[in-house]
Amino acid sequence: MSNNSHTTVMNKGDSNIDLAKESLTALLDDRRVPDSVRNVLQEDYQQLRIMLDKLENGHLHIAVFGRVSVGKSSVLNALLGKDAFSVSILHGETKTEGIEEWQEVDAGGVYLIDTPGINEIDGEERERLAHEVANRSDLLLFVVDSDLTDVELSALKTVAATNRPIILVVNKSDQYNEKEVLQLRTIIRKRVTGLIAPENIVFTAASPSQQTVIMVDDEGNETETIRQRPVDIINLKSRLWDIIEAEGKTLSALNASLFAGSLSEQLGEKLLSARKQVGEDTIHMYCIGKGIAVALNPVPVADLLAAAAIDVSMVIHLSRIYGLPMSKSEAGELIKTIAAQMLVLYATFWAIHLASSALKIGTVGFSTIVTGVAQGAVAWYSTLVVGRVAEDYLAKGKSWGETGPKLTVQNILDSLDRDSIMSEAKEEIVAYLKTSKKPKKS
Ligand SMILES: Nc1nc2c(ncn2[C@@H]2O[C@H](COP(=O)(O)OP(=O)(O)O)[C@@H](O)[C@H]2O)c(=O)[nH]1
Ligand SMILES: [Mg+2]
Repeated sequence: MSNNSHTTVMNKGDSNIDLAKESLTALLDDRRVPDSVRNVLQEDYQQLRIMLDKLENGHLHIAVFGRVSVGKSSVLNALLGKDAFSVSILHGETKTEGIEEWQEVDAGGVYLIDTPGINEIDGEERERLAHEVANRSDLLLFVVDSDLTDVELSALKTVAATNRPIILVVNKSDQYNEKEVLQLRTIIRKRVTGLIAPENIVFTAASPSQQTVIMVDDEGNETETIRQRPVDIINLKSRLWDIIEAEGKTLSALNASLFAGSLSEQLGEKLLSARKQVGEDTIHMYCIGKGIAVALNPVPVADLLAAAAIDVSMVIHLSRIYGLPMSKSEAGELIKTIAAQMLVLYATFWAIHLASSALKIGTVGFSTIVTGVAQGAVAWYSTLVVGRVAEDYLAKGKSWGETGPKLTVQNILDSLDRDSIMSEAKEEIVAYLKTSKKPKKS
C-alpha cells in the first residue's frame, strides 16, 4: 500500500508496478528472516534486488531462447542493426549471456539479452536454464529455424508455464520458398496451439545466406553472380514495438510479480531448509555446551538446573532463526511439554540417567570423569531431542499441527539413533576435555 501522495493519476501499469515493488520489498525486508538464514540464501536475495532495481528504473528485458544455431544471436543483431553478439556456424558460439540496450525504442530502457543454446545439455539442465532465462526476462523470443523438434516443444512448454509473454520467431525463412513458408506456418501454428497466439508467430531472416545465380546467355555461356538476400526482421520489430507500446512497463511489472510470487513460494521452502541448516548448527553448539557443562559439574541437581538454562537459551535462539521469537517463559513452557513427553516415552532411560546422576555424588577422581562423560552424553542427547522437537514445532509456525506433542516427540525419537549419537557425543566431549580445561560458555 502506498501512503505517499501521488499527484498524477495512476494508470493500471503504474499500480501494477507499485504492487510488484511492494511484494519484492516485502520479501527483501522481511524482518523475520535473520541474517544467519539470509547468508545461506544470498543468491536469491541478490536476484530480488536486481529485479527491484530493474522495476525502479523501468527497464524491460527481452531475451532469446532456443536451440543452438537457430540464429538467436543473429536475430538480436538484426534488431539492433549491428553485430553486438557473436555469431558462428560452429555450434554453441554463445557461451554466456550478453545484454545490449535496444536504442531504437524511444522510451529507452529496453534491453536485449542473448543466451546460450539449449540442445546439448540434458533435460534437467535445460529446465533449469529455461526457468532462469524466463525469470529474468519480461518477454521471450523463442527462436526456431524449422518445425519444432520434441526438445524444442518441451522447452517451449517449460517457458510457457512461467506465464511470460512469448514470441515464436521462425528464423532462416530465406531457406524456404513462399509456398513452404505458408506450409510451415500452418504446421507450427497447429503444433503450438494453446501455447502461442497466432499473431505471436513471426518469420524472420536475420542473416540470410547468399544466393548463387547462374545465368546462361544465348550462346550458352554461364555467368555466376552472387546475390545477397535481404534481411527480413521488420515483422518481428513491429510486433515487438506493438507489444512494448501497449504493455511496456506493465510487462516488467507482470514479470516482477510473477517472479516475486514464485520466489516467495520457493523462498518459503528454501527458507525452511536454510533455517534447518542454521538450526542444526545451533543445536549442535548447544549440545556440546551442555554435554561439557554436565560432564564437568559434579553436583547432579546443579546439572539439571544448568541443563535447563542451556535448553531455554537454545530454544530462544532457535525461535529467532525461525522468525518466531519466544520469551524465556514461553521457551520454558515448551521445554516442559517436550520433557513431559520424553519422560513418558523413555521412562526407563531417564530413570537410569537419574540413578547414575545420584551415583555421581561422592565419587571422585577418574570415575567422576567417566560418569561425567556418560552423563554429558545423556545431556547432549536430551538437548538434541529438545532442539529437534522445538524446531519441528517452530517450522509448523509455533504449533504441534495435527500430529500433537506426543507423536511429534515420538517421531523425533524414532528418527534418532540414540546409541550412535551418544557414542559420538562421548567422543566429542572427551576430545574437548583433553584440549581445554574449561567448558565453553554458550
Ligand atoms: N540462412 C540463414 N542463416 C542464418 C540466419 N540467421 C542466422 N543464420 C546462420 O546460422 C548460424 C548460427 O547463427 P547464430 O546467430 O550464431 O545462432 P545461435 O546459436 O542461435 O545464436 C550462423 O552461421 C548464421 O549465419 C538466417 O536468417 N538465414
Ligand atoms: Mg548465439
